[in-house]
Amino acid sequence: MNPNPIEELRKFVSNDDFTKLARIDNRKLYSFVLEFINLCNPETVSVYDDSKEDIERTRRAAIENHEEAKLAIEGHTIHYDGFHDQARDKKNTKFLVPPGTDLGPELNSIDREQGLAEIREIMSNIMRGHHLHIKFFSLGPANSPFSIPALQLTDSAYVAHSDNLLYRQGYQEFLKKGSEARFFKFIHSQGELKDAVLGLKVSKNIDKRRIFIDLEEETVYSANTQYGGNTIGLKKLAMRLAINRASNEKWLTEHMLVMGVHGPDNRMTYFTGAFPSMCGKTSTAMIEGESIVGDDIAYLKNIDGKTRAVNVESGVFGIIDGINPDEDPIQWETITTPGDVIFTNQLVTEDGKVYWNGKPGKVPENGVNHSGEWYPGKKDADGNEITPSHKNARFTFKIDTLDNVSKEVHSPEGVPVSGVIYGGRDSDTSVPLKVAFDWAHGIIMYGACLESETTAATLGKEGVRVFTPMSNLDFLSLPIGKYIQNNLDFGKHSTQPPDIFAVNYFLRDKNGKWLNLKNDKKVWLKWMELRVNSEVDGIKTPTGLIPKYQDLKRLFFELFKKEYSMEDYIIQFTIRVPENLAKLERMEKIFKERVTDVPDTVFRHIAEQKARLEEAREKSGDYIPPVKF
Ligand code: OXD
Ligand code: MN
Repeated sequence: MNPNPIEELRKFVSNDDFTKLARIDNRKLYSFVLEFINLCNPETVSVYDDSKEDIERTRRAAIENHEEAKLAIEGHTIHYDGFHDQARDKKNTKFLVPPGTDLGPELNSIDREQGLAEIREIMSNIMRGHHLHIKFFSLGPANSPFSIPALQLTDSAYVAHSDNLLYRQGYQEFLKKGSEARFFKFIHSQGELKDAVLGLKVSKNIDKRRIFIDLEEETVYSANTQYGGNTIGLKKLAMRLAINRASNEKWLTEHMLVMGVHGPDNRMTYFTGAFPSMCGKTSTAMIEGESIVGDDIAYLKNIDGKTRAVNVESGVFGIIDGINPDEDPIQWETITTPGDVIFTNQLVTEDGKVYWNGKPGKVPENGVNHSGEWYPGKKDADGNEITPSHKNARFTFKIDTLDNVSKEVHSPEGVPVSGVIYGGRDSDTSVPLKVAFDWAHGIIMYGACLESETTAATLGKEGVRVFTPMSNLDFLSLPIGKYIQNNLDFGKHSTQPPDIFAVNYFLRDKNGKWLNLKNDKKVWLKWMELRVNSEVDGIKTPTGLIPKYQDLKRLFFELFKKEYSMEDYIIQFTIRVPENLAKLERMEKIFKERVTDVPDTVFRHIAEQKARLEEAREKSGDYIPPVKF
């Protein structure tokens, strides 16, 4: 280790930037920064604090560096990721594990020394000719018992700009904590670049794309990629580090929205909700008339026996596909109004307007997108049609720009959690809404047994049913069995654990027709709000309690002036016994074959749920309408 790293750093940065670094009394930080300047060899280096000027400096750099181009609306920019860099790369995302550590077969890992050697070789001189940005953030609100300081080093001004929109500035936190700061570290490089459209540049060496996570040092390395899920350190990369830290300290890091649902007499009830990517999490969090705290990542702690949650982030990296003013008025407003918004991977026409799949209006005849010059009917090398925008195309903005942001969004104490929701993309098994018998039943049957059909948020085939406990498998950094046990234990340390709900927005009938409209979720939320306040009863079925027809009918009418028919209720809430039993078979097999250290209680709950379903089938047949219970 260098005996005097801060002095050594003087030669790489301006006087002002040197002062910013030196004011933070943390030798570990100096050593880290120095080590990676030496390894990556950037041409120039900037250090940013929390000031408005520095935030603006980053915005400008993204344009000057040809990583973002201005669009017609003031403040809006477009950024492209390479054609083969449009989603999270699960294959090349690996945990660096020391000998003797086993994360189980579902988590991708590599021997720590081997992984470090590989990534160091890839990163050696990777920033030659590039500018390195050094930035400080807080994961979670400032001055909060939940929060974790984070240091991001990146040669991408787009990543730095995204970080500024998505996270709270943390330079002051670093100053305050000094040598006590236990901070996460992220080092990212886009690698060598090649020309794309609009004068922008994209990562060239995708074959050398790597995202390596070192839990021991709480450091993540990301190279030769630009897509936010692989590069924005504080997002899904920090989440893996935080899941591990939370496990050691007995709290939870979850792939969850946080929102306030308005009840009668101005009552506000808070929920968290876990859904895999592209399965309705953001649209639930942003539903009109309710209050958003967060749409993607939450830290949950039991404080004085009460479960509380914070939004780790302060912005939204949302999926734009299909967004329209009727169904998504809140998001529509932000992405069509002047302000700091980054668009990624949409079609841009000559007049600087963006077009995305499903945007109202005519599909443009031409323009540019992530595939280059675009025209209707354009095909990729495999003959698949290239749509105007990528299905995983995104927008990025600050959460405060939303009309329905909660006034608690930055509260250091977080919000009290009354209900936890689990949801996946399930076309044929689960009813649209149910509530668990108790915490353990909900954690196991709704959380740990969650399955979902794959989407464009990850590279690979779509529509394949996969197991994703708590919607979190992609981000787990500890063995699944242990993670489930942590969740079970968490409820024991709450004096009144939240109720646990499961929703399914994707149920279809036998002909493949959707059984619900996008906005029906508003009714489900209102029912959940009443339920946690003991104002509605449920009907007991083998898989949980379901709402009564009368309550839903009243809510549909109050909210949408819609007559909710008994036929709709029956078809939506019929318990599909064969599909539910088949799911339990799948789960049992997965837990036996693919998961280590499964708590015994998981098998007990599966067996009990099976017995309840079989007993009901004896009495009422394979497909049991709610009126039979
Ligand atoms: C996300 C994801 O971007 O989960 O939030 O992919
Ligand atoms: Mn997510």
